[in-house]
Amino acid sequence: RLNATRLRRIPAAAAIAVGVVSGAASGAWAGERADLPLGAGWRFHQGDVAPGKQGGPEAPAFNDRGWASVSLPHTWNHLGGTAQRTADYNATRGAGWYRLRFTPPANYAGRKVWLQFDGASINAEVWLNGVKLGAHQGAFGRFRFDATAALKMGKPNVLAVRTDNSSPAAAGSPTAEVIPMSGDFFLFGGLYRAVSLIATDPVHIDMMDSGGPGVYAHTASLDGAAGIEVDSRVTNDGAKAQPVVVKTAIVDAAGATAASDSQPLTVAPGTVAEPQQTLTVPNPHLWDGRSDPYLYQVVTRVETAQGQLLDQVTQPLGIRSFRFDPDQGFFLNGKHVALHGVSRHQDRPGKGWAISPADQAQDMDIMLDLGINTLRLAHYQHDQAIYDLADKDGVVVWAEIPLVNRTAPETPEGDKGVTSPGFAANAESQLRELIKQNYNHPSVVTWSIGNEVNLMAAAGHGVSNARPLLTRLNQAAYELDHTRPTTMADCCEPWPDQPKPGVDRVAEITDLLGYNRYQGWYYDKAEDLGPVLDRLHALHPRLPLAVSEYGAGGALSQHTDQVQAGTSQGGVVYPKGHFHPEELESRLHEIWWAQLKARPYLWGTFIWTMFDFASDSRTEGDMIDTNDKGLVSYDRTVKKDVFFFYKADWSDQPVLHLNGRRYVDRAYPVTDVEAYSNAASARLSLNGRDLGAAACPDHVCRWPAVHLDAGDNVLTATAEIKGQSVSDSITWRFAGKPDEIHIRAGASAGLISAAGARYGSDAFATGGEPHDRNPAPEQGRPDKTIPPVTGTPDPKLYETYRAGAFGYRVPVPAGRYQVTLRFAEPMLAAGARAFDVAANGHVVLQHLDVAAEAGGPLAALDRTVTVEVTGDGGLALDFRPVTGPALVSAIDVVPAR
Ligand code: GCB
Repeated sequence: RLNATRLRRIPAAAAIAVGVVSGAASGAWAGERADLPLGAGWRFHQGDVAPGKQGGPEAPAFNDRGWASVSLPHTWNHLGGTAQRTADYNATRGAGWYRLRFTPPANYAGRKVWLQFDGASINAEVWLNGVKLGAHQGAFGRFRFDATAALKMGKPNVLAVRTDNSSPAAAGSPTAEVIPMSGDFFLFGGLYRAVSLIATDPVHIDMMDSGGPGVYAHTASLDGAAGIEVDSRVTNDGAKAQPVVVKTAIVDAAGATAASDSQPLTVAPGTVAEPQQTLTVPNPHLWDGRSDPYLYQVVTRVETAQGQLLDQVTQPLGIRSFRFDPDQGFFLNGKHVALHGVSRHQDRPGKGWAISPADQAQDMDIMLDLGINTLRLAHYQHDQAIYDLADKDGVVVWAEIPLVNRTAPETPEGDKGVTSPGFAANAESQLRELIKQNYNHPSVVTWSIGNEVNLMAAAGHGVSNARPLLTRLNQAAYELDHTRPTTMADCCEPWPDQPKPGVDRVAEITDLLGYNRYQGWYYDKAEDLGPVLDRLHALHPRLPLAVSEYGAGGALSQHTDQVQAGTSQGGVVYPKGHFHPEELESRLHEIWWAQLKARPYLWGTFIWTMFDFASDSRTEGDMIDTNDKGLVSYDRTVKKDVFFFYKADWSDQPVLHLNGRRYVDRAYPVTDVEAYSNAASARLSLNGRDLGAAACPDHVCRWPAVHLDAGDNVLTATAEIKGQSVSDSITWRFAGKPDEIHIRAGASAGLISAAGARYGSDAFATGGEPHDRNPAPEQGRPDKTIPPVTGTPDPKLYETYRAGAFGYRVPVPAGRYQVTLRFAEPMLAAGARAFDVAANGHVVLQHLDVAAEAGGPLAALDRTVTVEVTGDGGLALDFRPVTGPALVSAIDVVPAR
């Protein structure tokens, strides 16, 4: 038996100096691996450099004194998370050069020395002392080069790295065959993950196995006892045959050896031996998801026949079984677990992908606080830190490669569906890296081989012919790992009765399938999600299905006053424009989650997405270059309201959260108040006045039609949750008049007119559709310049409108009102549109032709009528089409003087 305490000792050599090592470390070689982080002291230059007298930057004598001093992780790209392009805005894609002078310890002499890159984007070329060690293509996998021959032990060395994150679509791009070809996320450039120098004995556990650890363990049988199969790769880079003993131990969380095995063998020079060992853990403590994520370690040592240590690798082991059922979902260790979680991108404002271990830990903490039990690491391999945390915290992981939007290189004519050999080889090599490098993580349960691979074709850009490559990747995944099923995320499967020419069907290649669904956001209605899933389930009855994405944008500065419960239609602003009110994100999730929760056949659901992230193809919400579908802001400081909706359902902690806290300056004197809670009911007070208790069905507590006070309104909710008293307070301000209403049709709240009126969002409407004449450009398209509406000091007020046959029911008390209706014809000439407007049943505007009366399209037209409101039914306005749809941009209701 092996001595576990000894096995877990930190190798002495690892304690050697960090960063630029100024002097050679002394001391004898400990016989164990030495890992020297190369994080500090780099020089960086963005772009290529014309070679000087001394050669290019790869030449040791090259003068880099003018270059910036940087440390790793590093990127030169900074974008996303801002409302405006700032001075340091930098989305430049192309070359970035890095140089480092360092002195490795003299006692590395006689050892093998490896340069390890945990990730470099997108392509990397590496020179050591002017000798080219190699190149790597792909932004996400770990890779290593053998630095032994080029390295000078105990002396100054010069390491030069050229990274290149050119867009694959650029003419002659070096990334033309490197996946992904495109995607709704920015590919930050540079050495954005750690770099280190690793020294091993010439006889060592394989360092050149696609960045993998060289030791691969899986649970081969689990039946009372666990049979753990461990496959290792032992390399002999020495000159003569080496007899060794491969000793593998399974060490439990307390450090005790639970099982061990020794295998003697002789490794011929220049070869890799592949010992297989089967160890039996008698009474295994299972890795049981979030409730009990128990971890063992697999410790593999290569020793000489005399017991001298040559190399050692430690890997995580979680003993568990799992399966997916097309009707019942996911089972972990024989028990059903409803997997609910999120997708995550790895970037942050200012840092891009160059994030720290503390950032990784903070992300996981926020996700655990939300109550996830599953995580999709989209759309590529993430840093090892996050898989380690998922192991430790019991989060079930979907891991994937960045095969996104298409399966063929870009051509000027779009996707021709022809996967080039280089493209296929790159996809396969990124898959091999993903699987090899993450094989031992018990958290990972499935390998995804693609995301929305026929999106471009479905959107009319070329044709897709994805099946051949997907079939090849699927087969490769089985060969690399027969213990985990494959999956992918599909967007665009054509219905059998509605074939889409040029779009091939990709379902039923992988063992599992996820659908990315945006019902009510990009298409259809939110209520359609469940029925669409049922149809897909019926279409693929033997295929376990997940919802791999669903989500909506949520801008922190955009708000609506009332988003009618139970419908994604009335009162909701047009989502495809630049309005992404936070309240709409919340409402859509309420509607979606009710439908998802009611479908136990889904093996998992993944919100798109946990955090806002950078996407340079977007201008929408309240930020540029940002996808704002996160439950949490890009900088991780703001949990949007909808975060608490899910937390109330998923977490054991008491949740009571008043919604709308970022919509402080309220436009309407009367509004619903809402809280998310896992209490049965909650009480509300306003400025100390009790407004009574409301029940909280499905975690939503609602107090309808609350009248606000002039000035500050302190709202306090209180509840008892599991015997604990909880409360939440927010303050709103109301600076308007209690009997005035200013409605901006088709828009969110907050516009203040030149005359000082504060407009609320498009509330109180039924029927019609909200429109935005100046919507955000569609993804990837340049900004359109749209002429402003003329004849008004408030052109923005006329940019949006509601159109169709529709009405407004405005809650004002009895009295005489001046009602001003504001119009601008968006595009039609005079004669093409006419409609009537009725107020409380009486036609007040007849056959209104806005273009004719305003003198053409894009000119403001205001009409003021006086209306008597009797009783407490409020003001009813009806817009009745005569020719074409009726429309209105704004409605002002003020008492008649
Ligand atoms: C998708 C993509 C994802 C996008 C998302 C969106 O279907 O898979 O990469 O970010 O939609 O927000 O549109």
